[in-house]
Amino acid sequence: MPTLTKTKTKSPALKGSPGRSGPGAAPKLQQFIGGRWVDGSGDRELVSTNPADTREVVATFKSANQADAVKAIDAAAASAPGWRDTPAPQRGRVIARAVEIARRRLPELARLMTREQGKILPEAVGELEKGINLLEWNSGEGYRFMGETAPSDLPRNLLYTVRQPLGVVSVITPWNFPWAIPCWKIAPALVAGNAVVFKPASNVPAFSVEICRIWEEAGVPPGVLNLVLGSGSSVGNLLVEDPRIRAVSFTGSNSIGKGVHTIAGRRGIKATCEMGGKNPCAIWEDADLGLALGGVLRGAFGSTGQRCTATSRLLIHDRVYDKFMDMLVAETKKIRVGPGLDPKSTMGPAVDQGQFDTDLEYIEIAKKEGARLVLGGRRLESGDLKHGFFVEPTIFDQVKPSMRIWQEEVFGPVLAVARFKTFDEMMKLANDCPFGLTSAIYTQELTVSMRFVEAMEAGMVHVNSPTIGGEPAVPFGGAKGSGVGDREMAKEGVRFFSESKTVFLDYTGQTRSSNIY
Ligand code: UN1
Repeated sequence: MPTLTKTKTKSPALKGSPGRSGPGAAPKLQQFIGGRWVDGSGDRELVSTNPADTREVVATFKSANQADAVKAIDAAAASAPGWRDTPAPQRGRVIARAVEIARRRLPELARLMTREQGKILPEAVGELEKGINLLEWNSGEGYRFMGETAPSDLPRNLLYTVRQPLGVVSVITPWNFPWAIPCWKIAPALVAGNAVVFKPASNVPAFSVEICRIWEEAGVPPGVLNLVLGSGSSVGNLLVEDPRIRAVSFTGSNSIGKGVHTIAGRRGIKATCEMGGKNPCAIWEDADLGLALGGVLRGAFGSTGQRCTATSRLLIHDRVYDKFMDMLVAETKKIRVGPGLDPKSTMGPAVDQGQFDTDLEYIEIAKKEGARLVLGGRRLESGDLKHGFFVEPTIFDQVKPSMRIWQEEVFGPVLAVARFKTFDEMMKLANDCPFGLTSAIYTQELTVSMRFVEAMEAGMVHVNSPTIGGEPAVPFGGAKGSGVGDREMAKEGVRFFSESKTVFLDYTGQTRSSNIY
């Protein structure tokens, strides 16, 4: 996804209690280091504003500098041995308590997410529920943090493996899912027994503080989870380069992800980087068009298209092309763009000025390259909408794979459509792209769907459901330019944050000779 930020330098500093101030004033946020809430030492005062109305300040904070990041790593390193020695089922119970706290606080957290990130309230509620599911799944991993036994070639010898934590790990997360992505990284890191330094995108600071407050209340010991609020350019590299960091889990843009992976590779540590998508949804000639319509609308315009799993390329069979396009245009026209807290809104704003500009820029590029603008394409600025980053849901057709709108991630509500006649043409269009995160096909034919599953160059394939989403029990991640390193979620997530130790145990101490070498 694009690496853009909506925080900007600002005064004045408002005083407040640890982590946040009381009602009325915009909270002054703090860093969470070694179990204490402390002001950042950076020289910049940053402000987080509501993307639906930038006159509203959601929070301010002093950014962290490198010294703060070092202190966070110090705290994590000091607390890591105690957490490692805490039995895994007990670590899992801490996560279970976080589940209860998040459930209790869900309505208030959802409103904060909408105010800070912009997504409409039902989407914020959905994201909170999804994150809670992920926590729930990981809490049970406390009881399943196990190795294997194997038969030895030697008599009365036991071969077995145990899983062990890595030590201190970094979790670097984006702004588009300010709760769910931190959940699916922090929870497996903690259940596996690691101490975490958490660096969220600097334009969702208020929500990130609430995440740490949940973990604090759940009973994570001081230093086991630390929050560093600041820009990637000021502290990001340190969180990969410090010799005490043993693994990095990153979600963000392709360029930054490759940078993280390069540094991690040079240091010989683990990194998993999830780096965006340009996901195709194919409509075969026999598709249930009503079902497909719902999936395309949710996939393309849900979360304002700010989802690396968003449907950004639509491939329609020639025989149903005109019919499906008519249906799609008619339904897209019904989308009500507006502030996420207004119950009438069905699509929120872009997250910030940078993303807003990117959306409009790609719309211009697509027009210049010869794609046909079917719908949308403008900013919305009537009345109070002019104070927010509102873009119309936009559809282009006659898009060719050579066009940038087919190849590059916009991360906004912009859908590129192309037509195909045969299975091979469909696959060629679908795979002609540097990304490979997720994909979807709508068809009733088993053979077509299975051939699509087989040939699609992507980490995830949906049949008769939209490109978006994931479930805690199955791996999440992409192929090609969408990801490098282990998959996330499920067993893979916990495995990433741990390592295996193999034990050769001669339990009689009498094996004198062996043909094993
Ligand atoms: C989803 O589609 O539910 O940043 C999750 C992203 C992905 C997460 C998508 N890492 O959009």
